[in-house]
Amino acid sequence: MTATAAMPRLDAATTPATALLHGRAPLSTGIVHLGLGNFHRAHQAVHTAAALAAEDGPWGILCVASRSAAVADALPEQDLRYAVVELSPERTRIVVPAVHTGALVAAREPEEVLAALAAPGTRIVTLTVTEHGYTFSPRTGHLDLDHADVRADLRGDAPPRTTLGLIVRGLQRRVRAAAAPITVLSCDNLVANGATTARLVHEFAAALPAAEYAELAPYLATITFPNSMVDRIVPATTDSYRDAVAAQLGVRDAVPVPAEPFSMWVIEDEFAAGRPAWERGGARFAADVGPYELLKLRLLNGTHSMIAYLGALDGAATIPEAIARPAVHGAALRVLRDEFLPTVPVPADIDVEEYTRQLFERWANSALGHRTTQVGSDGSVKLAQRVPDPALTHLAAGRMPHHLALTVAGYLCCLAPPDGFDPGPHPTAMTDPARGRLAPLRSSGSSSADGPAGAGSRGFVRAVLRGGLLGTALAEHDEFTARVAEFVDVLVRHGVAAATREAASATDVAHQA
Ligand code: CS2
Repeated sequence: MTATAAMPRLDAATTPATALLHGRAPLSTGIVHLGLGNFHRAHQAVHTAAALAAEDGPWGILCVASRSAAVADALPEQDLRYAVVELSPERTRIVVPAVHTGALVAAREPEEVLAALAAPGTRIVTLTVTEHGYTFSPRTGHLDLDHADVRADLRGDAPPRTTLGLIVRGLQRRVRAAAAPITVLSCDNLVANGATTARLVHEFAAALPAAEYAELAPYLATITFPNSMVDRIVPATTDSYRDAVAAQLGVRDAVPVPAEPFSMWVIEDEFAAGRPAWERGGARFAADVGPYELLKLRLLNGTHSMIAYLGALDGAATIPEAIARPAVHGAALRVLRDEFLPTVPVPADIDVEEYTRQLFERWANSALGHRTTQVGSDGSVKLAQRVPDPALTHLAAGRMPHHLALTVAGYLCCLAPPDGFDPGPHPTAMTDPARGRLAPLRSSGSSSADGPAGAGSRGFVRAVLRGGLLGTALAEHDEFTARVAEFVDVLVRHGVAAATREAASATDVAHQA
């Protein structure tokens, strides 16, 4: 038996008081959270616990996993406690946020989840279901009515399979129970995440049978959907973090969450039925979150994608390893400064030099081990939020965004490598809902438009972009398609360093012209 196995389990009795954030019982549920990933547990839960520690209120969080029971089942065994392991090269700090009131699995306990959504005490529904969880078509941005799960949910099959289905069925119950208005707060990396969620909920409701929509519509008008910008780098859990908890707290935690020390949350203050004093727990309120969201989505998330794809192709297992390579570091700086930054309105209280410096420091956090595979996964839904709008801004001004084209090329080399090219273990381990669709395009695209397969990637890239990977507008720009294809070929034939040199010199030539 190892020393850790002999330790007591983390629970209410064994949580060291010095690590505890909030923890005054009994909590009542005011928030139902959909999406029990690590991000929620290291971000919203921590800010909420800190807010409640400063100003108590009826804001316990009932958290709901969509399908996976692993965390939802482990938490009750630990009295809903878990450790957030904040790591930097300088120190490890552990906090235990005690704000959860229950943990459910929607696919297994749909009735309990719907009852919680309809309960009078529930005033806020929060979401971290990833870009993927909003079931919109990346091509149109609208609710994906061809999606089998969306169709099943619109038919009313039980249990609801999609987040939107669950929310709308919960709202219908609130109407029938004459419950008070509620707020739906998206905490995902989507452009205008609140407004987007509102639009998709309305699209779902409008696709219901007319009588159901008529019953729901007046209530929908009372719901608010504030926009919010969320920011904290949160890797996946591994045994090394379990060991860190054991070493520092002397307890066994089956489900700790690693996180960087940095955390930021900016929210629009539009709550239909109250909220925790989140400003006392490190969050900020702003009248318009749009500029913060764009800054973060492009400078952080957009550059992050580039680092992940180029780093993974260059053999880097982690983001800190990737950013330590001069070619990746240089390209990341150029895409951030030359291509993302000019497309965002910088909020007045952000010092962009300092923000950029901090980003590079955060990516270089070697204590965190954030994997390129994790950031590179789901690129087909993530890139659609990060690349097309800034690319179109440059193209409209007559400039080629070489580094954005390189980012897309990096993605394609990872997810749909040409025959005979081995992208290595990290790209191969990336998961993506589009993976199965891309490979066939690779063989048909390159042979139809460019002659024999292997003669160039132009046809393949054209087929991918016309297929709607990055929306419809960017696919109209043949010169962008051509640039992506050229970078695919350079990456495949000459590697990452050559491709970044090519992007940098093409940008310099354009600047001098
Ligand atoms: C990352 C984000 O995986 C990704 O796509 O860019 O998860 C990123 O770490 C967070 O948004 C940081 O706030």
